[in-house]
Amino acid sequence: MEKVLSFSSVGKRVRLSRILKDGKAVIFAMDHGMEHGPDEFPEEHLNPKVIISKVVSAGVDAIMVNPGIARLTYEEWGNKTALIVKVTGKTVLRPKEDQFLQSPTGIVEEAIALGADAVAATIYWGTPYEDVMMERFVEIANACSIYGMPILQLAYPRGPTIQNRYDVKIVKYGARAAAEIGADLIKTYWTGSKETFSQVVKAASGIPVLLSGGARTPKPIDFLKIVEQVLEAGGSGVVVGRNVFQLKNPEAMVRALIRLVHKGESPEEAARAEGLM
Ligand code: FBP
Repeated sequence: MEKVLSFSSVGKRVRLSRILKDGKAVIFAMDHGMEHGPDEFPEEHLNPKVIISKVVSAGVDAIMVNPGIARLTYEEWGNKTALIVKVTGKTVLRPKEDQFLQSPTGIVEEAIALGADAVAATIYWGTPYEDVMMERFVEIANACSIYGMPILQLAYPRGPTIQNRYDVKIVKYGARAAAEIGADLIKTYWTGSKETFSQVVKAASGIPVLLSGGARTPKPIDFLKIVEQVLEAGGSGVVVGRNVFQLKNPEAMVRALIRLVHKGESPEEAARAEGLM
């Protein structure tokens, strides 16, 4: 007998396929205006329209932004690339101990209104606020299930008991917890090697794992080499912010990442072709 999917399963599949067109993706993250503050952007990229227009024209598979930025920049991304709306966030203006909590920045219905292909939400696994964030995640994921909307989890272990948040044991635990709570996509930290990152991918048990870009590397080729190892470890691509928007030529980095992720080129080939070496 032919298996008939639920409406919601179809919706999730259709939306996910707009992001992971060949099973992999280069996603541009730009929630830093809230997460780190506007000084994170070089002056020429403070205006979200400018940087989003650049990365979209370079061919990113999706952008991940807060609802207000999606609204401000719809002319730049609409009908041109997939949209992931992040519905949790925090500022670093908070007292230090409260920076372990992500609060709502939007709701699933707003993301739908904006035309989103997925929503994103963070859980800081291991913090004293883990319980609150888990509860919120379950609420968001429930709404997503109704509307056929995929949910990406920024699975970020941190907190007072975690000494090294990049330790494979810790990152792997976060990725597994993300899979167990029902994430459809997982974004997490680089663990420092292909071997360790493959353990993270395995722990996620088939839920696609994407690299969380991290701070800008000294040279563009350094970042491309990390992404190469992520792919070799079975990772599904990258969600990158600073290693794109903090560069003078963000388009070149996006195109180089596309060469790696979708065309299987080496970091050296991709960097040379895009004038990054
Ligand atoms: P980057 O590529 O710049 O690291 O962006 C990825 C990201 O997860 C952003 O979405 C988020 O704002 C930031 O990193 C979180 O940074 P931090 O680890 O300092 O909380």
